[in-house]
Amino acid sequence: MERDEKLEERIAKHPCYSEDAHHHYARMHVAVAPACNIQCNYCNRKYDCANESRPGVVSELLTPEQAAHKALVIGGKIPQMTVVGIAGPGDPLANPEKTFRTFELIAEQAPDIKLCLSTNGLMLPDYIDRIKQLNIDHVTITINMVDPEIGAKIYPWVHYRRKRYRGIEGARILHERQMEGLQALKDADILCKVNSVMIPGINDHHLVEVNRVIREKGAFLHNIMPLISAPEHGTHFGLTGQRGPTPKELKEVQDNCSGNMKMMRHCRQCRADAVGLLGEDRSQEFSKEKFLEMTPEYDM
Ligand code: CLF
Ligand code: SF4
Repeated sequence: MERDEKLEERIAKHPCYSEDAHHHYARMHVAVAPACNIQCNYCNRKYDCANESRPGVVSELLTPEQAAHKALVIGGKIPQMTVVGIAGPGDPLANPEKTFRTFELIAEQAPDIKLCLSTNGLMLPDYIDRIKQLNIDHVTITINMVDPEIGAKIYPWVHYRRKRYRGIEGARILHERQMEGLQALKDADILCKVNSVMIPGINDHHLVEVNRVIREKGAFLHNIMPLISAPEHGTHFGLTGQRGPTPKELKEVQDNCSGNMKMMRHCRQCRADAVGLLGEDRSQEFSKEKFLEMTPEYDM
């Protein structure tokens, strides 16, 4: 019971982890991480990371100093802003120096803002200590499969420790690293949300199995998101005519998993520079040109 209360407290002000909180609390993303270490068939590198962000959107890239400035400016202007997340435009842990420097600067200057990280998981096991040390209590891993054969249809290659692995070999490395990362988060008592992109005909029937595995490994929340695939986004899936699920198909899979663990159903597939309540887009109000001119009035 005491543990449940503590858990409630840890998610109470996080709009993604708590459905109640998303009506009252806002999050912002800072786009500091341009590089990526894998290729997903639903991604076009010119745009934001589609694992956690809205595909087909280009976010303005910031330096860690600019990102911290932005967090302080917005923290002062939007009092409900409780969380700063890094979710792209590439993979945050493929850009560890930029990502952790940003978190460090924000933690120093605004220690009551929660820090949130979203990753494809490939490099996660290497950074658990750093994540713990910085008090990052919310980490999302995008896990689309627990079977490398299915993985090979989603990930054409994985770049790991200076070598590029293709097909099943790459998908196997990604899978093993994701499982290792998930376990390490649990051991370190860091809350983990898993995002899965539902791709009809590829992993739709497999997601119940993904759900089973991540639940056993201690994930806190599962967010099954629809593939957004438009030919003009120029992704592999977009060009091959792969469709996304209908709302009914998505709900069916979410329902099939929901007896087992907490499912997130209020995700809005935000931009990598999103600002505001979920579903609200105030990113233009705080564009790079504008926020750099503003003075932080953050009240600690
Ligand atoms: Fe951002 Fe993601 Fe943190 Fe939330 S978003 S890094 S966990 S603070 Fe939220 Fe947006 Fe859905 Fe992500 S609604 S895309 S789940
Ligand atoms: Fe694109 Fe994100 Fe996949 Fe990297 S992890 S290829 S940025 S969708």
